Amino acid sequence: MNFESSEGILHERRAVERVIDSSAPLAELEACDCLSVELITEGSGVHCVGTQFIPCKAGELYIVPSGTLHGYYLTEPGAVLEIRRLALCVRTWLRGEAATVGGRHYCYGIFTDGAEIAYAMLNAEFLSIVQNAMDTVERELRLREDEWRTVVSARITELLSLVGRYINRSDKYASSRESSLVSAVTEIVSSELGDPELSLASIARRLFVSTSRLSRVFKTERGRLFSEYLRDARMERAARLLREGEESVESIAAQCGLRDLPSFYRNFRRMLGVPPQTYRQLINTKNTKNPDDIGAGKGEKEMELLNQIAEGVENGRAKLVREKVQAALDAGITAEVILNEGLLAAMNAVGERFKCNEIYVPEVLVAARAMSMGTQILKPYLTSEGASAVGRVCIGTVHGDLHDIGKNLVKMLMEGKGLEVIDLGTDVAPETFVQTAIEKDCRIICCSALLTTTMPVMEEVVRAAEAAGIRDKVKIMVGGAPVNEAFAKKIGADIYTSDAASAADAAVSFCKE
Ligand code: B1M
Repeated sequence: MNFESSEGILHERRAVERVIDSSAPLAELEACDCLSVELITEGSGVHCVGTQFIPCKAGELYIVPSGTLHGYYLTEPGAVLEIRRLALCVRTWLRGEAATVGGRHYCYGIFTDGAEIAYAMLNAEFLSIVQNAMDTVERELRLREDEWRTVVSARITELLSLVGRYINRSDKYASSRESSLVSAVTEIVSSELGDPELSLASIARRLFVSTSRLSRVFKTERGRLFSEYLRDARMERAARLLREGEESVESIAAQCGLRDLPSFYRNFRRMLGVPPQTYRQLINTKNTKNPDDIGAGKGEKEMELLNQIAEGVENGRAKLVREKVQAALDAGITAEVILNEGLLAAMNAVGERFKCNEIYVPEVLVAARAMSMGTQILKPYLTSEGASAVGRVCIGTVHGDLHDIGKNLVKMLMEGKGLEVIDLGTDVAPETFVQTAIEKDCRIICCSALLTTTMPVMEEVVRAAEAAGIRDKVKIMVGGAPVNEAFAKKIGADIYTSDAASAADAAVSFCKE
């Protein structure tokens, strides 16, 4: 058979670097840059490795050291032979950690200079299975180095069957056209709209594609960002429920997966021109089910200003935000509405887009700066002049956490209620909280955390206060987006509040006791 001239050569031949034979020592295997794991997913043909010709068919797996001269060939014109490949870096595989690409997905393929090997993206769940299998290989290798060939070959077989299963599953979508990927996304969105955890990342995991790829494909196919699509789908469902039933706005928001009411109000107004309650009243008074009949005239200027503020934050335009916040105050909009429906709602949208890989840290930073500019203008309006100090507290974002916007808001509102607030900044160690409380005679230690990974530090603060013997004199207050009542209770904190205004109220009531 003349393979050189046969049609449908799927892989080009490469120069031989190293071929592992059965007598090779462990060092030889390790010296190999990578192994290519190849799974025949469809059809049949011939696999030519070095001088060997092996008939191959769907379902078979091959491990080929990088640089090995090999290729797959069709045995007759027009036949099908499809191969998926996974490149494994031998050194990291046998001795260390997997490579991490882009934070959420992992690429187990490592490429050496000039070696073009296709690779598979493994999602976090699958990666941990593969990693466990690899850990076992490494442990056994250390124990039984002389038997490595048997051990490695047994484990590789086990691993490959896992990899094969993964690749087969991912294949369903990997080979489909991009439009079917987008259809799969929209189907999931419409059936699971009520799930507040629904996100591009969670959908991407289920479809076995990376979040960034899905984000790109969605934008290309639909001409808009996924986060906007999800937001509008939720608003449309909310509007329908408002038209059709009597349920409360809160319950409708929950059914549409909207946990954050200020954002719901703002987005609803942006889309339908009026807040949800007004929308329902207008529907009822006008006795129409046609949303187009609803007049958007009411509060139009107010809405435009709030939208400009929100868009300013989302686009990181600090100067514009400052001007528009001032204009909104001049137009008689209350500071609370500007904060909730303008600044905070926009920051939540920024958070969503960050989660979907639609924007990255620099964009979030400029948005945060713009938001801070807005809150500075609002400060005198959010805080009434406190007559005399009601008590002294210290506040900080816990160790490992650099988020300070929420903490600053809490501080601002506490000061507005007459509390003296010692601001410890961000990345604050438990000992610093406790030491400050002792030295400055604080009534409350206030801890903010925005990362799930830094929440445990709050417990360390509670323990440090116990160890220092100040627990009966000093209350510990916790808050921040991932924190909740149950967590506060579990770690033994005294006060949990979900927002800055309640935090200030709770602190004042405690200090006045
Ligand atoms: Co970060 N970040 N961030 N980030 N960031 C979040 C928190 C995240 C949810 C984004 C996301 O993925 N959707 C995510 C955390 C995921 C998780 O842990 N489950 C995240 C991540 C992952 C990260 C990094 C790890 C990203 C990276 O580097 N790859 C990194 C971590 C850095 C670090 O801290 N070590 C990081 C970095 C940053 C920036 C520096 C870019 C920037 C912070 C700038 C700054 O603060 N100066 C930033 C921002 C801005 C955000 C989002 C977009 C907005 C946070 C915010 O300021 N919200 C956020 C997504 C989101 O929350 N939607 C996100 C507005 C603020 C007013 O709300 O702080 O919740 P919040 O405060 C509320 C209440 O929680 C409450 O009152 C406030 C309102 O009334 N409250 C308290 C707060 N503290 C309280 C204390 C109390 C009581 C109430 O009592 C003491």
